[in-house]
Amino acid sequence: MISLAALILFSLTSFSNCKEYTFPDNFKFGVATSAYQVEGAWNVGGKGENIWDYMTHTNPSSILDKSNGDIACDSYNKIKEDVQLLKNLGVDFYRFSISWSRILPSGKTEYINPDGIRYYNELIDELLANNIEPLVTMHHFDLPQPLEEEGGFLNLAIADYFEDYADVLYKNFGDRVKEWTTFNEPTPVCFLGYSGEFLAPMITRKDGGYLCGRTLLIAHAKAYHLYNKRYRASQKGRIGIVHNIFWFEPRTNSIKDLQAAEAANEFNFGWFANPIFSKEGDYPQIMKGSIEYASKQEGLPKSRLPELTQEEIELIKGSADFLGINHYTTFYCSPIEEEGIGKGLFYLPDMDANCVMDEKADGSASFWLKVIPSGFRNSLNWIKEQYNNPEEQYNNPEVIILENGISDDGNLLNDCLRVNYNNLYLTEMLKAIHEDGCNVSGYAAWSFMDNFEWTSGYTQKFGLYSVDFDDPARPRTPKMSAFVFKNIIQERKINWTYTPEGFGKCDGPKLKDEL
Ligand code: GBH
Repeated sequence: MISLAALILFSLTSFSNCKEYTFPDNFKFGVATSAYQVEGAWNVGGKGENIWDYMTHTNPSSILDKSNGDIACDSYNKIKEDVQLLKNLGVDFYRFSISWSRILPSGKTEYINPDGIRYYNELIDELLANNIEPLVTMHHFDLPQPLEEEGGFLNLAIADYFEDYADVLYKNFGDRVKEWTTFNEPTPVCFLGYSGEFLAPMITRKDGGYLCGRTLLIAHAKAYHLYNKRYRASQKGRIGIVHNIFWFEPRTNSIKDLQAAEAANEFNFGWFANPIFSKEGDYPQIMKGSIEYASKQEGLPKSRLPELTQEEIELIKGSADFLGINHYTTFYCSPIEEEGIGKGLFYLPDMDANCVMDEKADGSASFWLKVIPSGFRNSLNWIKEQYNNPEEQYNNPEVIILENGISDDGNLLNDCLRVNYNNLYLTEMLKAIHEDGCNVSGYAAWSFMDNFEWTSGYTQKFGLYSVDFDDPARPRTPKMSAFVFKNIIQERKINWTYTPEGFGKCDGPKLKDEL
């Protein structure tokens, strides 16, 4: 009894003692989407076919509910309506992606599709007319199918086609777009698409991920240098990249688990961040070493991780003005041979880490996504420490959160799960800013609206707005989380007691480690 009372008292006092941090004055808020997930109009106005059009049409069973993005949220036809919703939310910026195939149907500049240019011009102009900054991603999982037929990211030539594509984007939109990101989430693109069956094009080559990674880093760097050479002086924008950062914790305090977690952080995040943001450039040492070792064991003549030449290392190093990150969740790692734990979701022989979810943590509609807010702060601190080079260009690099959010099955407008997740994660981010000195300048919630969730189809909903996919008009309805996000932007702090009119009160967070 006494302990229970003490526990309640303790939680109450610790809750009310919690410092109320505000968002810095120049901190920017946004929401995010990506082209294939929301646009629809897959073959309208001269758009070409991309790898998701191709895969969903030729192999419908690759998608959980056999659906596709043919119509999705029909955002292609809803510029005005969607921008009004954004304006209503009060966001400073909108993160969206441009469909490469809508601009260049064959993937190459031999033909520039006028309707593609028109569509994005209208979207950008409408955003600016409503005081919302466009933050544009050039590639969000949707490579043109004709380029895939030339080997996709396994073919280094794709880096040149990407540079040509970036040139078209800068030329047509760079007068108004000032924040660019080249690629969304290289690690999933490469690991899950070229060494796994989780994203298109579902190629399962053991060296596929690493080959893809090299092409992608070089493509990114070429697009960055092109901007410097031809556009920066006149357009005065910035070029970044978006990395996925899951957080990997050691499962116990043992040295072995600590090493496994560190390896997982380097394999997932360092793989693409180290070459760009570290002082030395190149892949993380631990990655090079362990892949070389594993390759030797397999009797291969050389490492499955293709070496970057000194010239490539220099080309890639420093090739970003800011670091975009997507953060969702945390895993717990041990070495692979550890007894007693099943094969985790993040299990890679090369890195010798087996990373599992905390099954006791609050979950979501996505089996890979649990509510573990502390991992957000840990990720931001890891970035700060890892890429802190006082004498270099990157001293505590500027980070913009470009995705963070949670899924449910979409039936609830009273989405307390999302409200609590956002409040908890934003609180950790505020601690990282105010207590740890992490350099975070903006935050975009994933997602603006429910959309096509890749191989999960329409079974997982991440939106602040719900979309009725059974209605041809695809009406959007704000969930409680939309109102709460709007209130956060207005009040510039987390207000745990705010309940928007017409919604039921949320119980508030029930975090396992606080109980
Ligand atoms: C982000 O990736 C994407 O950028 C965004 O487009 C997406 O909508 C959002 O997450 C929510 O998922 O079911 O085993 O195939 C986050 C990293 C990579 C996590 C793909 C889920 C698929 C796991 N994601 N992964 S599986």
